[in-house]
Amino acid sequence: MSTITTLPVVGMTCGHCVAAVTEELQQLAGVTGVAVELHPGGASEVRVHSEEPVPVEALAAAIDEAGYELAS
Ligand SMILES: [Cu+2]
Repeated sequence: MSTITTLPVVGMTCGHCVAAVTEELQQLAGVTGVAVELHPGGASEVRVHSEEPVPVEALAAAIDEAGYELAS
């Protein structure tokens, strides 16, 4: 069953940010696609498509690795 996880991510401002986050998330096992709705100055909406649910800690770690963080 495919799953979509939606995450609010702060600190993203442009296409480079989108590319960095997308690249990190796509390296996670099971992730089949990433879609970002950019909201500069606010929380961008990052949708992660995967075959199975991916642990939120793994998603948060990948986003942190890209240089951004989950909105609390
Ligand atoms: Cu940017």
